Amino acid sequence: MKKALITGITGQDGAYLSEFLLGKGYEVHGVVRRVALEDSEHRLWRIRHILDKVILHPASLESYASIFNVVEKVMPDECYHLAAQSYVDYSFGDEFSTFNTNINGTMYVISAIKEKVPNCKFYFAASSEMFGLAAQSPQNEKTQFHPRSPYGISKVAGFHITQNYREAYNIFACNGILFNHESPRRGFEFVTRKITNAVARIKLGLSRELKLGNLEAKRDWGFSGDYVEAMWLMLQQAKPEDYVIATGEAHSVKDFAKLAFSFVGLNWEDYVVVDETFYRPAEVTCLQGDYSKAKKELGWRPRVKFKDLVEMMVSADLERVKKMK
Ligand code: F7E
Repeated sequence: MKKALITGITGQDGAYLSEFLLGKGYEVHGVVRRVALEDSEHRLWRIRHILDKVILHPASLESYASIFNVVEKVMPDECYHLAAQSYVDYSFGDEFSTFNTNINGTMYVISAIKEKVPNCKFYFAASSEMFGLAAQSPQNEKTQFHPRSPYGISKVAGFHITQNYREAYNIFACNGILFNHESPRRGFEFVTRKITNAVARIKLGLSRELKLGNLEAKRDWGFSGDYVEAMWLMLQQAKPEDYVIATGEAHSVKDFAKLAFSFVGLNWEDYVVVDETFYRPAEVTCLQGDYSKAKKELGWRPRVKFKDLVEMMVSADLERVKKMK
């Protein structure tokens, strides 16, 4: 039985990836912070339904020793390094902890792999935020990086660390350059979930308005459940490479809000208020991915369409908020 080690198993992607790998017959191990084990009700909700099937190990991305111990204990065949400080806006307020977690943390994981289990295949969660102020659209694996946030910079560093371990030590290490991917498991701070949660609350009479920042920003939004399959496919190839994973379509925040409100029969303009405190010091105005390499080499393509993704998220939030009422 193959063993997979997932950092960030409690996050949106970690949860979908665990389900996917369990379905493939893997023994799934996850790295979690000790506080998460102590407060499982709140911090492990995304993997609550599979807690009896996965094996969790307490460790911190701030401690090389703790990561090393987990790698030594598990000796995985594949390692998916998803854990990160992943909220772009927050990274402007606390660059230091973003860099510590995202850069040093990545070094700790890949370095422990190299020391203890160099045949383990390694996946790094790189990001479309590395393209930032991109000189071309859509962006592909050859597009130059121009990150616009400490988060984007930290992911560029992680990307190069991964490439360097591949070139210098022959580690089977891949970068998945994933564009925005969402689901009903998305954190509430991200714009899609903020919108669908607000739509549900407004529809059910619990709230009256939704404050948003830049409505004109455009993103290439796909479904997280589709994207975890691409992570796995990258590690099943003959050679380690880097791949863009996206839908190829860009929509604005306004488009998302308009559609989400329309699903419950409301007009977004009656509820959305622009609040400049949600503007970022440097904005990424438009990202759109070209996933043709993944399509050709991995045989991967996105399944869930934009409209269906919005509907899926609104419906799930309506159900959840109804139960809380
Ligand atoms: O913002 C605009 C905001 O925070 C999307 C992460 O998973 O994807 C994600 O990063 C856009 C931005 O995601 C609000 O200015 C307007 O232009 O949902 P987001 P993100 O920054 O694109 C990439 C690929 C990652 O790797 C990241 O980890 O929406 N926006 N008004 C707003 N954004 C938020 N959060 N809240 C607002 O009220």
